[in-house]
Amino acid sequence: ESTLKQTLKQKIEAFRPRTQKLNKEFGEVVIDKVNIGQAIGGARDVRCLVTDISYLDPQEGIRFRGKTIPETFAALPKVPGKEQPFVEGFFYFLLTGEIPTMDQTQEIVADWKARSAVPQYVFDVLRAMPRDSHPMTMFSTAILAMQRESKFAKKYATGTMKKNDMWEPMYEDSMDILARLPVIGAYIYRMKYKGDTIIPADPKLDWGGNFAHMMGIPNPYDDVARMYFILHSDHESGNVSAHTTHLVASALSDAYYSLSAGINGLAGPLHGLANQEVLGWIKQTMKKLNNTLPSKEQLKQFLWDTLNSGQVIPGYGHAVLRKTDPRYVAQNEFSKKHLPNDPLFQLVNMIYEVAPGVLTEHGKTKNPWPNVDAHSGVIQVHYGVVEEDFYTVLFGIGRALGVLANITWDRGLGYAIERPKSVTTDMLEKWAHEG
Ligand code: FAM
Repeated sequence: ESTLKQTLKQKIEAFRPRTQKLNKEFGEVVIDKVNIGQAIGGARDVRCLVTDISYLDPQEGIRFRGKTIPETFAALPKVPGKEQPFVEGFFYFLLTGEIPTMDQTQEIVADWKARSAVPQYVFDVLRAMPRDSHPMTMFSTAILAMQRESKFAKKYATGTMKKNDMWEPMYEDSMDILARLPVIGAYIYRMKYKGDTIIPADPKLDWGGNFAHMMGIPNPYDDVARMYFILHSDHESGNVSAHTTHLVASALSDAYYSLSAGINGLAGPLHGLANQEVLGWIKQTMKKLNNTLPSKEQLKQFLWDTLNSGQVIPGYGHAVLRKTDPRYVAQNEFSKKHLPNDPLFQLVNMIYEVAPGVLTEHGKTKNPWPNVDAHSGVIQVHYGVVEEDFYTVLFGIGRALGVLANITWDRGLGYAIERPKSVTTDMLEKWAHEG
């Protein structure tokens, strides 16, 4: 058994009494109240979910197992000769809360390699779809098509699985799925955009490095991939992809059903698809100016034109954050170092100077600052991944790390099926008049 699995078992068993004590002895303690605006307005800020894998502070941004993004990147074992950490080591950290040694990281590198074979029927399903299907549709379909491989579903069907043991097959399914996502993602990319020229995996490479290799994008795109997947992995439990994956798994659906559902949510323009929308918006703007950089005044006008046409400015705003997303800052630092003279990077910086003012003047957005998506596309373009329709698949590969770690722990802690209570508008009006 791998160190990761043993360590995870120990961590879950040590943690479980805390959850049980809270539930048994302190279940009645009130931690929030809900008003009409929240019931109608998407449950914004309603405290009713638990995860220990990451926490999102409105002012500070995300912490993975208590570490900020810079602290996380600094602590993790790096790929020899490269700038970025092994994504494998990051997954160990997300699952256990401990920074792995290089040996422990290498164990996962080998483990994911051993699990990375994608059944041929998955490619047959992808090839049977209309070639112009959206890559996110293909990605979600490929994950769901593999559901027959679920060890969790098989064990559940025996009727002998105990509640406290459910984390184990959920962990196994999560490892199988993660090992295969780069192969599936790169296959979709090469099939759709590169004349169906498939590049087989290189057994010498790690997960992130192999993804870049199978995409056929030259280095240092391998490091871009490692950074990108870690940055997009987890953003606490309330965002649409994390919450959906958690919700579906709460019915004891396996990781294939749950992740596919979460990916469908990520495909929403207000969520993960924003990174595609940002680049579309930037390309539109550059076209209007026949590819010269706009002046600040022109840019301001384009932003207002977008708002006045009733569209949102993609890449800006956030349901929780009330300051610049540290995932944006991390990408900005990377770009200052690696692509300082890229014209699209300069445009992203100009948008950062102008958009918050416009959004503040517009007066609706609670958070006028950029989120992760405002920056991600221009880095992809710089390294040669120019097909923005594909970007949310990249987001999905990264997000799978976080949501699969979460549903493994959900089963470890025995979280119940999620079932919030709905009310009717009549009832709301009655309460409104009662005051
Ligand atoms: N441009 C224009 N209007 C915006 C806006 C933006 N970037 N962000 C928020 N608003 C509007 C919002 O539509 C709402 O207007 P209505 O009352 O007419 O519906 C108003 O401002 C208040 O919204 P909010 O409370 O500030 O934000 P929400 O919590 O409702 O929504 C987002 C959060 C992220 C969905 C919203 O900021 C948005 O649509 N941003 C643009 C799309 C985007 O970048 N999404 C990616 C988010 C990212 F974190 C991710 O999930 N990958």
